[in-house]
Amino acid sequence: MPLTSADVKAEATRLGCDLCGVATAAALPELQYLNEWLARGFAGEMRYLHRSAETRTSIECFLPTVRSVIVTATLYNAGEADASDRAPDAVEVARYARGRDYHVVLAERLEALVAWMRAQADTPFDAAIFVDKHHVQERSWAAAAGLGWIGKNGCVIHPDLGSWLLLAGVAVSLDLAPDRLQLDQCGSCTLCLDSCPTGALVEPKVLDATQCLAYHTIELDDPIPEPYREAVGHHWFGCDICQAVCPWNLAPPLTTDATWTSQGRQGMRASDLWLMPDHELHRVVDGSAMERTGLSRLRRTLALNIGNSDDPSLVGVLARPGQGVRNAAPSADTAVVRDAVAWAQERLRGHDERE
Ligand code: B12
Ligand code: SF4
Ligand code: SF4
Repeated sequence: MPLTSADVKAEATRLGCDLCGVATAAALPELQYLNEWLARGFAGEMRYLHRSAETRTSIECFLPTVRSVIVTATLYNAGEADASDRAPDAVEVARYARGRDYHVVLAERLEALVAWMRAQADTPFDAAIFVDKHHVQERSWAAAAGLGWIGKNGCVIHPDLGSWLLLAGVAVSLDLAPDRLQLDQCGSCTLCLDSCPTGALVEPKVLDATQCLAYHTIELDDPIPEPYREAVGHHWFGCDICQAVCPWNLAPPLTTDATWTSQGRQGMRASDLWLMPDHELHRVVDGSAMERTGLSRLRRTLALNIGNSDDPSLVGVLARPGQGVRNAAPSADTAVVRDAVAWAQERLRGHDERE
């Protein structure tokens, strides 16, 4: 018996994916938006998006024998703890980064899916997995595979599960029955565009990454530009605002998968994190998607978080990364971190004078 879409979806669910759909590997016209987006300079320093644009706009470049694209979506929202007694310098970590590194977890699940498919299929086939970093436009393929619509905030939204979903998939040389598209249900709502603190959603579905806090806190190597430093606020890593305000996320189901439940980073004090020596700070982010950003960038943002705490008593803390012990925090010894510290100290001193 040939392998069917239903078999594949049932196995993907058994492996821990909340949704699985199939798209036929045709040319998707919306992939061309990528070139327009790149030409407008919206990728900023993410040069890898320019270098990989050809593969991203043609799935045949990713897998020459491709016939179908299987896409999975996995719910990562474990809910929010009560924030009423938070310290003034408590940090925000984007929900997707509170559990284990999804690149690793989802790649393992998809490899298991492909191994299972090979054992079941009556003919050999080609397969290529994609999990975020591979050169596939996952949102467009997720929408094509019927997993949801692309909202005005740019995220794939499923009518029952909302948008706290991580995407990953596998391109295969098999003919599998495709799924139907979901209806776009944003309607006249503009909550995400109106709530973005930096105006990064310049048009519905179009995000200028150079204005987005997720880009600044996760991707950018350079100093975070002055006009965005205040808006960084308590965001240590990523930003969830344009999803948190979305009505389709008002009562989303919570994941029960221990992989994604908080490992304690959310809500920690920026000052406590800053005082840690590098080996301890590394332990805090070890095994999560945050580890990929590197300690120096994480310290740069922590300094801004402390500067945005409005707590002048923290000025002295900024002078003592790693408790001030010699060589305990080499990640703080970069021009970018020093620049963020100077900004934060000046801001806290200014706050003191204003009081
Ligand atoms: C680069 C990147 C970023 C950049 C740029 C984001 C962006 N909006 O372009 C930054 C660092 C800012 C970022 C932020 C975030 N990211 Co990100 N990111 C990516 C990555 C690696 C590539 C995205 C990309 O190519 N962007 C360029 C734009 C042009 O492409 P696109 O977003 O895919 O959009 C397509 C469609 O919107 C389509 N389109 C379809 N119809 C229409 C109609 C119109 C009119 C237009 C104009 C366009 C359009 O055009 C595009 C081309 O295919 C993907 C993984 C991947 N391989 O796809 C993850 C991915 C998009 N990110 C993800 C996540 C979770 C986030 C954050 C929520 C993380 C956080 N909490 O901080 C935020 C969300 C910000 C937001 N509102 O988009 C998830 C999204 C899951 C979902 N449910 O949609 C992905 C898919 C990763 C994953 N494997 O799950 N990210
Ligand atoms: S992630 Fe934050 S900064 Fe980026 S577009 Fe959404 S609300 Fe704006
Ligand atoms: S907030 Fe409103 S406009 Fe934005 S994605 Fe959600 S439903 Fe669509």
